[in-house]
Amino acid sequence: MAQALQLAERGLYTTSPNPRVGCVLVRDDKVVGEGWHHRAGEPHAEVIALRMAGELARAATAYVTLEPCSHHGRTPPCHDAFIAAGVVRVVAAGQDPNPKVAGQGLAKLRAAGIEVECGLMESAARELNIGFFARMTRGTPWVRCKIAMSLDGRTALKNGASKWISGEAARQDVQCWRARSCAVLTGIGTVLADDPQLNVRDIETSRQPLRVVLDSQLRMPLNARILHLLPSPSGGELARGQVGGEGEVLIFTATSDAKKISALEKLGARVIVLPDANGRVDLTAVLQHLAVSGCNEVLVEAGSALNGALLRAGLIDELVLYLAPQLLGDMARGMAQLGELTLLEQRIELEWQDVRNVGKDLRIVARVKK
Ligand code: AOF
Ligand code: ZN
Repeated sequence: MAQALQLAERGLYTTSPNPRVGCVLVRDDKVVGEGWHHRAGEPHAEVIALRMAGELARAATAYVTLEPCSHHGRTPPCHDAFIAAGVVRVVAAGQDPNPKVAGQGLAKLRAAGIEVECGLMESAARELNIGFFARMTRGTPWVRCKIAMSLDGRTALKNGASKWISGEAARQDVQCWRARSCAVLTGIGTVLADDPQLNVRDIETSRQPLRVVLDSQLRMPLNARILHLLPSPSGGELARGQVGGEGEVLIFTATSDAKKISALEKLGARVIVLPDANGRVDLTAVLQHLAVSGCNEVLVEAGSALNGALLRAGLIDELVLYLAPQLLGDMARGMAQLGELTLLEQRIELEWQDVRNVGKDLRIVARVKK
C-alpha cells in the first residue's frame, strides 16, 4: 500500500477533479503490475496496473489507495475490470467518498466472491486526497491560505513595502502548493497592489490552476497582468471552460456593471455575479461554485482583508505560513484582519500540522480547529 501511495502521489499536479490513486498488483509475493491515475478522462490506476500485469493478474492481490469505482464515469467501472481479470483479493486504503461509489465498489467485489479488506493506511490515503474528500463530503474545496510573514506575524510595512519578506526557497516552495491546487484565489486589493500573475512558474506541470479574483466593485484594471498572461506552453490539453484549463481567470463580483463585465469577458475572463446580503461577494457561494466546477484544493494568496474575512467566516482549513527570521514591528501590516476580539473564546484555534525549514525561513502548516 505504501508503494501504491507513492504511485498515487505522482498524480499530485494532474488528476483533478479526480482523486490521486495508485494501484499495485501482487502475485506470489511479487509485484506483477502497478499503475496510477494520470488525469481525468484517462484510465484509472487499476486499469493501468491490470494492463501491465496481463495474464499475471489472475489470482493476484490488488492494493489500491481508494475503493475501486463502481460507476460509469468518463471511464468504465474498475470493479468489473478486477473481476474480469481474475483478481482474488482487493485491499483498499479507504472508501471512495464519491456518492456514486461510496462502498458499492467494494460491495460488488465481495458479491463476486473476491476477498476484500478496507482501511490499510487510510489516513495517509485521505491526506493525499484531502481536497477530493472535502469536495465530496461537504461540497466545498479544501482551502489553504498561504502567508509569508515576519516572525512577528507581519506581511508588509505600513507603506505597503513587502518585496521580499520570505526568501527565494520559500517562494519556490509556494509554486508546488500552486501546482497541486485547482484554483489560486486572491482579492482585488492584492491585484491592485502587487499586480500578480498567480500562475505556476519554474516547476514542471502540464496544468495551470484556475485563477480566481474576488472583486465586489469590479475595480480590476483592464491592463492587469493576470488578464494578459498567455497560457503556459507546456499546458493546453484541457478545453477552455474546464477547471484548470489554461489558467483561466474567474472574477467573482457583487455588481452587475454590464459594460465592465463585457470588457473583462472580451479579454477572456469569466465574470460571475454572486453578491451577499451586504453587497459583498458571497464567500461561501464562491467556494460552493468552485466545488461544483470540480475544484478540490484552493490556495488563497491574498492580503489581510480577504484572509481575515475567510477566517472569520470559518472558510479556511489550513494555513501555510512562511516565517522569515525578522521583525517588522507593530506598525507593519498584520496577516489577517480579525477585528477586535474581546473574549479569548473568540480566538481562532489552530493545530500544528507540519514544521520545517525552507531555505532561511520556517514553514509552518497549521490547521484551523473546527
Ligand atoms: C478508481 N481509480 O484511479 C480513480 C477513481 O470519470 P471517471 O470515470 O474518471 O471517474 C471519476 C471518479 O472515479 C472519481 O470521482 C472517483 O470517485 C473515482 N476515481 N477511482 O477506482 C482511480 N481516479
Ligand atoms: Zn475506477
